Amino acid sequence: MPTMNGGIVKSPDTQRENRVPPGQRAIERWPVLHYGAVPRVDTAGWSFTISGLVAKERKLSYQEFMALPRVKVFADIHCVTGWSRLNNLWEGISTAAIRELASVLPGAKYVIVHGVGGFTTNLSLSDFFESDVLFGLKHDGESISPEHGAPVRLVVPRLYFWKSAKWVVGIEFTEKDKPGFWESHGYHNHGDPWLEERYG
Ligand SMILES: Nc1nc2c(c(=O)[nH]1)N[C@H]1C(S)=C(S)[C@@H](COP(=O)(O)O)O[C@H]1N2
Ligand SMILES: [Mo]
Repeated sequence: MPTMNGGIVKSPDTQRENRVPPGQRAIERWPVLHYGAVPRVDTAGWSFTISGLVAKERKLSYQEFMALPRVKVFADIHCVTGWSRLNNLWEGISTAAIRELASVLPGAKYVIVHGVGGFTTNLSLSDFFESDVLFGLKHDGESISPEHGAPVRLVVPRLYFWKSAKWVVGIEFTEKDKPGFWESHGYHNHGDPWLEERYG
């Protein structure tokens, strides 16, 4: 797979002198965390739906989604349970590529990201379209495993990792905010690790 200009987007938090936010500790391994069982996602039946406040709703097949331009992002992971994993290299589809497809209407202020089985997480439009946010397909050069969200997971490096929805099947642009799964179960609505926005 050719690299886009060899360029790698560096998440700004990786440029900090101290990269471990308050109350976190850096670990080497990459734990698996989610609610419920790991879904088996069949790529033949998989699609990515762009709905809500867009000029035209779209449903991309797996092939269409995979054909979108790729980016690489170097970023740190911060889980609200206390572990951080520095130096992750993600490869996938930038949210900027999605914006080009979607024609988001001016009234849209939030994005609700949908995962298999009804999981959701909510982001402001500005957090969603940050330059280091992507739909991840690979991690450290290898395809993302089923446990970590295959075939497609969101990666939002500047917020706690619960915002990084696994097994993504679509996004919905809305005018009003709608707290997602973890946000409705006690986690903070925003989740900035540097401000320790852990619990709502
Ligand atoms: N679909 C889905 N995505 C999810 C979750 C979940 O329960 N369901 N949990 C979130 C939480 S709380 C964390 S910490 C990360 C963990 O990702 P990992 O298992 O790849 O480390 O996934 C996030 N994405
Ligand atoms: Mo989490």
